[in-house]
Amino acid sequence: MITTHEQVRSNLGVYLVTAEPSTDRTVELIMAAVAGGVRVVQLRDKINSTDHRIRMLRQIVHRLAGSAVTLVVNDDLDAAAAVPGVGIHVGPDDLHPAVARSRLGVDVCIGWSIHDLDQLRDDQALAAVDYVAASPVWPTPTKIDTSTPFGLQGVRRLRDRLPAELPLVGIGGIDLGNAAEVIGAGADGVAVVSAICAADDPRRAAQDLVAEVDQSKEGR
Ligand code: 3NM
Repeated sequence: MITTHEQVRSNLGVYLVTAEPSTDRTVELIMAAVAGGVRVVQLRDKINSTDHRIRMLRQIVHRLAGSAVTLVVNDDLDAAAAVPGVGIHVGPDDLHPAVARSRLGVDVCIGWSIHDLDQLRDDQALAAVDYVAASPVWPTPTKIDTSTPFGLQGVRRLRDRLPAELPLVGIGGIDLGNAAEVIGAGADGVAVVSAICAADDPRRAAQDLVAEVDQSKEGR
């Protein structure tokens, strides 16, 4: 049986985190990014209600039917539990990943943001998750309340100390111009908001980023 870690690893890559708030346009943006090669998507909407997030997730799942895209929702266990196939992404101040795992089961993806290396002492969390995110790699205007950025050196350290089978994603300040460096530092994927959501042509932006990341992974 293929594990969710392996599924996520094979879908990384480029990981789209949606810009807030989510609307019907978000669904079209996700479809454009997926047409451009994105295979991991996080619905992130801290503004609207759980009911809104559930409606959005249902639409997205319907539109993605038959694809192998990994879909997670940011920090809303009730929304994830309400829509089959949807996993969750949590941060260190959100619910514990092991609680999410016990509610959602083994077949959906659970991701965890790491803000500092001390979090790696939490064996239960590491055992519960399918990927971790170095959060943030660089400062970003998209989210100003982030922790101290890891930088490329921090991403390397994180990769060295993580269990080998756990995929690592970088997030924060990543675009076409620097994605290769994040992959070169040991990340399996790059998570982006503005590089795709703020692009004039999100499909093209996704395609270019996917090509850059794929090429960087081949070259290491
Ligand atoms: N989380 P952009 S940084 C949603 O550090 C998010 O946890 C972050 O946006 C974290 O790709 C971030 O536009 C925003 O820099 C990333």
